[in-house]
Amino acid sequence: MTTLQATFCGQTYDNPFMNASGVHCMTTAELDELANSAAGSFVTKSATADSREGNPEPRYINLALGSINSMGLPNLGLAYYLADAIKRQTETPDVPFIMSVASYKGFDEYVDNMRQIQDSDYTGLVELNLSCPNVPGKPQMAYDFEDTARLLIEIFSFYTKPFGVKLPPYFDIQHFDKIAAVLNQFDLKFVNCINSIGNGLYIDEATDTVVIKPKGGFGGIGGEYVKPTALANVRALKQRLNPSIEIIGTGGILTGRDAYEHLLCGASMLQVGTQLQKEGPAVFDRLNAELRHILETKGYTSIAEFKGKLATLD
Ligand code: RRO
Repeated sequence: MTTLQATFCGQTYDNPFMNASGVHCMTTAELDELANSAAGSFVTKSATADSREGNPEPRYINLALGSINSMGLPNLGLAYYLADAIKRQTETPDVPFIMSVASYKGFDEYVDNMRQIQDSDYTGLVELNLSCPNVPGKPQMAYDFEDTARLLIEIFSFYTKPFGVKLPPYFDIQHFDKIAAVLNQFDLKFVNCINSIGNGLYIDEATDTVVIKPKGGFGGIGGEYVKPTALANVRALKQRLNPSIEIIGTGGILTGRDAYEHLLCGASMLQVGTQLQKEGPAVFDRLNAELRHILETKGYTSIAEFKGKLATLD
């Protein structure tokens, strides 16, 4: 019998599929829909200390080959997601999920948010988003290796619960080496590769204009456009990180084949953003069926038989 079971951070999931943070995860109602879908798990919208409206609309557009967004961290605030998470943890302890946490103001807010979670009853996984590309005037934290190290030193000085980080895409071998060297100094449970490719620009052919309002049209690119970059980041980080740090693969998963390729590169869980936005939670039924068919065609009975085993030509 073929199983799609995934093991991740000491837990077993029916399958490796999740939403990517930002898609279908703003409210308790949306999170319930994910919990009741065929996804193996789910993650909440990145929370800031206070609730936020986000950037002006239009701020998300689907494109033929993916999406562009400059949402600007709209969310209901950390207290909302923390209360929701603690309730879920109590009522459905057998359905593990991830809480995503970000910062709008920078370093101190990241620390304060993690302190609030440390002081709460929530004991589950946290994904610390170091890679939002859409806050006007603020850089993506994880492109600054020193600041990232400083932030993690500060958080690990008090935080004792399991957490991982969401990374932006890197495009240079030296940058893979550098971020891995930073992350390997800490007892991180996972890294998530990749966030959207920041600050792309899409031009509408009919009107010669940009398609989203914030930042003059610049926004994070997701979907089919980003798969080769996502696969490279999953693979490069898997090759460099301590074996105890697991990988979530995110970027360009439209089909079972895309999911299979992320697993070949070493991902343990798989997040779907743009395609979930386009297709709704039923995407998880399709992806499960397509991935299962690939395993059966290739004669595998479990993901462990091929995870991380990408072949090279040397
Ligand atoms: O809210 C957003 O604009 C956003 C975030 Br926090 C993120 O991490 N990645 C993204 O593409 N958009």
